[in-house]
Amino acid sequence: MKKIFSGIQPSGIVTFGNYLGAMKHFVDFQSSYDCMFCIVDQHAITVPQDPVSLRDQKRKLAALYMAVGIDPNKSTIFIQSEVPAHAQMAWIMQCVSYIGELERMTQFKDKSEGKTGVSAGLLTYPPLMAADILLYGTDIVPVGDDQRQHLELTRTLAERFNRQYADIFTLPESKILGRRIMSLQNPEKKMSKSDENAKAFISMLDDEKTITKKIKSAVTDSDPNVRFDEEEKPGISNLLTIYSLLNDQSIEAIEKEYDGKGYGAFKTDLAELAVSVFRPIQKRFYEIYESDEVDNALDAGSDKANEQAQHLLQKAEEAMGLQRS
Ligand code: AQP
Repeated sequence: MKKIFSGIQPSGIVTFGNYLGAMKHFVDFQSSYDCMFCIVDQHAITVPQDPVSLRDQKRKLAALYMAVGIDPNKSTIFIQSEVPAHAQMAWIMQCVSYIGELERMTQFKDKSEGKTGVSAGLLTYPPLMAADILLYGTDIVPVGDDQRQHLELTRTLAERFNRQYADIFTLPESKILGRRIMSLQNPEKKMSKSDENAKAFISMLDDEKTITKKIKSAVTDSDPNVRFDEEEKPGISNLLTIYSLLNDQSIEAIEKEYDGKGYGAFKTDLAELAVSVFRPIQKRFYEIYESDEVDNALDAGSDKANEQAQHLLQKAEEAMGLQRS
């Protein structure tokens, strides 16, 4: 069975972007692939996090994985920092990375822009991501479009290591899932769970009133035609994308349905649709979050991942001369 690895940062509560761009698709993979779903807390600390919130966000993310339909008996759900091989392999990956290629990463440029005291971890985020993926001999990495560049770098680092030391790493293929969901307040920017403006994203745990309010106050343009045009009408195009992904309906069919009805009616229906999709997920979430299910799944996941990760870590260390014999 081919191996899938995917990670999500517990840097906030996952958004519609994370759900529609990644999590929603994971459920179907479980029957055809050996799936590892990782809560990448070491990636989250590349920017400052409140320790108490971070701990809670990890449990919430695990419960949300399960609430959307990830079955811990079929897939491995685990926390990155509970598997030390990730950090060990990340050091190896850093040693085969060039500073120039890391500085060229769009995410590094975006997250460091205008900031003082940018952490070295923000720069070395991609070698840690490469380590996460390569440790498990991953064949396929399903991610949102925003992670394409990091995936290309992972392949570059794996190829470089294989050429310089030993041919041990599988070159992972990326599986780009769906479209990029944009901020509700600035449709030129992607929707992010750590956005300082809470109106810019919808979290999967927002209550019904908040979801409705955020959709109704989403930035659109002055022409009231519900029409997809990313260049001229990025706000409404983003809302159309969300509607289409939530409802599995084509953009053209939605445009036809709302022809002449204006933005008000469209936003009201989108809010109702979003609430109806998230209501059962949230109900299941609270049942899981308040039970032992989360910790049981994470304990089992960490045991399984620790065992699997040793194999390639040892091979990589051996190839580089780090093992004594
Ligand atoms: N806006 C988005 N549209 C589509 N897919 C998205 N993803 C993230 N944002 C969008 C996908 O979600 C998965 C998990 O992402 P992540 O948490 O590991 O990192 P991220 O891409 O940096 O997500 P955020 O929400 O923007 O986090 P912060 O605010 O902490 O930086 C990935 O597969 C990603 O493609």
